[in-house]
Amino acid sequence: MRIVALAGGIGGARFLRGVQAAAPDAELTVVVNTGDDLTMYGLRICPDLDTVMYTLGGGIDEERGWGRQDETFHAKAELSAYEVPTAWFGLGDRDLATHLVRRQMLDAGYPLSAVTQALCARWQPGATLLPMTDDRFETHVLVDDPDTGKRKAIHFQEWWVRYRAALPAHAIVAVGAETATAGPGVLEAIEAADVVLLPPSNPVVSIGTALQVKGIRAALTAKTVVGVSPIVGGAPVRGMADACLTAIGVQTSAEAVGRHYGSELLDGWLVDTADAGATVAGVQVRAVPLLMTDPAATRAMAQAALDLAAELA
Ligand code: FO1
Repeated sequence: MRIVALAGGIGGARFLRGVQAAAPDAELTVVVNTGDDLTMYGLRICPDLDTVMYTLGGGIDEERGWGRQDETFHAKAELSAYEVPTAWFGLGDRDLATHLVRRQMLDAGYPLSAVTQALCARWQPGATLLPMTDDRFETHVLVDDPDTGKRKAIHFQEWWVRYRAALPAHAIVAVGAETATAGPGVLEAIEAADVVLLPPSNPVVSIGTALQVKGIRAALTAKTVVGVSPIVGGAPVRGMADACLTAIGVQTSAEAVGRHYGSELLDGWLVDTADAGATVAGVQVRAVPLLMTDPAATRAMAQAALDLAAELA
């Protein structure tokens, strides 16, 4: 069975471990969000690609959900000592090697998709990781500067990490969306898929971004797509998806996110038992436990998504 999943960071990556457990013989391809990516200190940092790679490859820090296990932050501390203005970003010492290799390969002319393949040769994630695009696509957020009150656009990472998404977002802008094209293999993988899953990633800045890349949404409408709600009982299970949903005028509920994705895209929508009774016109909604409390629960969630997809195919 060929499974394609769109994914962002922590929630999506964890769910994919459940998919691998539920369907160990399936061929899994993950189309990963690159809107979080940023250039810092001359390095190209790809948080979602690295989070999926480390999580499926066994190198993730389970408690943080991002970055390497057994990580140290000496370089970050040194940057703070130099009062570098971007020292707020948690650059781990082990993680640095990933960015150095990526920088070197990008400078040698390799596209991000080839870099990702090379990095995955070490991590063996058991899935094919494809950047949603090899082109420039960066998520920026329009906020009022906390000191001057002046409106300005900041990179998503600054909003998310430095300000913990606490600065009201007047708009979330995908810089490059008009010109970015789907990365190598992305549309082919979707077309060849038996089922497409939308994991419980951030519907705006992780899934929503991939849906803005030319050709991806259209390719998905022809497939059986089952999504998993990242919102349980009116709140995000993790992260700050509510701040993103508010920014685009969508209510923070499993039902509202399902309707936001819509029946053109979704065939099935998994909501938590706390949200049983949610309805989305034209979409088969099913209530199952959605908290990834342990591997068995995560596997059961993934199995429920695959079962619903099989029923709808
Ligand atoms: N998330 C944080 O909350 N704080 C950080 O300092 C941080 C650093 C970081 C470094 C590398 C990386 O791959 C991810 C990192 N993340 C951090 C997660 C990152 O912000 C993700 O984009 C979000 O978690 C959304 O997926």
